[in-house]
This record gives sequence, structure tokens and C-alpha cells, in this order.
Amino acid sequence: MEKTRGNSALQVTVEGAIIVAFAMALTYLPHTTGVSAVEFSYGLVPVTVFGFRRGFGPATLAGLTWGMLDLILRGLGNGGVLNPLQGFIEYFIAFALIGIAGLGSNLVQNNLRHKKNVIIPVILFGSLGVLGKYFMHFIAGGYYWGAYAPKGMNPWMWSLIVNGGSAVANIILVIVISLLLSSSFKRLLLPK
Ligand code: 218
Repeated sequence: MEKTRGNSALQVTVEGAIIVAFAMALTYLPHTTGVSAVEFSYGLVPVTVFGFRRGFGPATLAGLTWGMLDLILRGLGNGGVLNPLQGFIEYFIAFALIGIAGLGSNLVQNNLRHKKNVIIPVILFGSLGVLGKYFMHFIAGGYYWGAYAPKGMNPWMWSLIVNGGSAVANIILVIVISLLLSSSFKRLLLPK
């Protein structure tokens, strides 16, 4: 009984709900990078950290839930949805794929427990989650967002610049913050 305190399904669900609310709230902060169309997505940080803490399943569900919220609260209103399939790819699949970071959960936690370095697994699995999300945006960008490319530019080149640029910016963000938290706020990544 005592052993599972703080690790019940209910606890994980409540944590996930808090993470999703936090990720969604962060999207209302300014997130331009200086290069137009390349954007930070700060919510990737809490969802990735939640992945390290609770693993693939909970993080995938959290990402999916954040995506559904983002679709309703922002996507449908600001022109982010061009058609149903594109909306599904960019708000359901893409956001759910952030959960891939959770595949590094055991590695990250074992290293933390044994006072070993977490740099490699944080970089590897943090990057994979962000890359999974932006790979979906890259695909959708090539197929559906070509009309927004500068005149004469190939849609796939445009999509690679926009979504590849966002992926790089967000990978750096996620890795830097996750590594800072893993040393200064270990409890966040390592549950009881
Ligand atoms: C080239 C291009 N432009 C726009 C989009 C749409 N897009 C990109 C990144 C993230 C999201 C989800 C909401 O934050 C969306 C809809 C694209 N894929 N490609």
C-alpha cells in the first residue's frame, strides 16, 4: 500500500491533466523565434518531462489531449485546420507522437537513481519526441500548406524550412530545460 502511494493510476491521470493544462496555457505566451513561421512550442517541455516521469503511454495520452485542446481553442479559430485529414494529422497524430520521449523513461530514471549522467537519454528521447511531432507537420506542410510558400518555392522545401526550423528550435529548448530540471529538480523526473 505504502509503496504505491503517489504512483496510482489516479495520481498519474491527475498529473497528466495538470501537464496538459500547463502546456495549453504556455501556448498563449509569445512564441515567435525571429524567423517568421518558425515557432517555439513551450508545451513540449512539460509533456516531454512527463514522458520521462511516467513513460510512453501516459505521455502519448497527454500529448493527444493537448492536441485536441489546441485544435478546439486555437486551430479551428486561427486557420490551422484546412481539411479533416490535415487536422487529424497535425492535431491528433502529431501531438500524440510527443509521447515517444516516454520511451526513454526507464533509462533516464535508472541513470538518475544511480547518479549517472542523463545527458545522452535526454538528448536522444527528447529529440525523438519533438522530431516525431514536426515530422507530421512536415508531411502536412508539403501536402497542404504549399499555398503559403514564398512565390516559386517548392512546397516541400518550404515545409522543410518551417517545420525543420521549428523542430531544431524546440529540440534545443526541450533538451536545455529538461537537463536543467534533471539536475535541479530531480523529483520532477523521478517519481516516488
Ligand atoms: C509549412 C507549414 N505551415 C504551417 C503548418 C501548420 N502547422 C505547423 C506546425 C504546428 C501546427 C499545429 C498547431 O500548432 C500546424 C497546424 C505546416 N504543417 N506546415
